[in-house]
Amino acid sequence: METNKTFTMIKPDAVANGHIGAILDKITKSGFKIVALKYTALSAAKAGEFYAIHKERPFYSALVEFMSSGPIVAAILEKDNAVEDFRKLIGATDPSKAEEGTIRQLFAKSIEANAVHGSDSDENAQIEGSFFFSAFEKF
Ligand code: RTP
Ligand code: MG
Repeated sequence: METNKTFTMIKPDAVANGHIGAILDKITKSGFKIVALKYTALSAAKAGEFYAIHKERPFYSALVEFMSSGPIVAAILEKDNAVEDFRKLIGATDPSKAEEGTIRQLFAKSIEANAVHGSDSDENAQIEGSFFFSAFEKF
């Protein structure tokens, strides 16, 4: 299992608010290399599949609606200790609890519209990256 890759999405709120450039700048300046990158959108069915792990949670249907509400940016990132370091860089799920200087503290609006996704394990980073990208789209 690779430990040097993670998967991220810039969520519809951050895209709509014009933060794609600033967020990618922060990610690359923090030492992550972009391995794959795509501007795309999730249908409700695809968002539901991506977040299937949260199916039983009370916020699931709102999350699916939000994640399919507009375009997103998907990316695979590479760095030593990628999953843990990226979750540190994005900060807590709830931006009001996110540390100063983290991406969610800087760009997120609410616990749901929280600007970015970051994989929570090496295994999920692999699954989520493959959800969006074929082998020919990774460099
Ligand atoms: P993510 O998976 O997007 O990186 O976020 P996370 O690990 O920090 O949080 P997680 O528990 O996996 O939740 C996934 C996403 O669901 C939305 N959420 N809404 N309304 C709520 O209480 C609530 N809780 C979570 C957020 O968009 C969260 O990122
Ligand atoms: Mg999560």
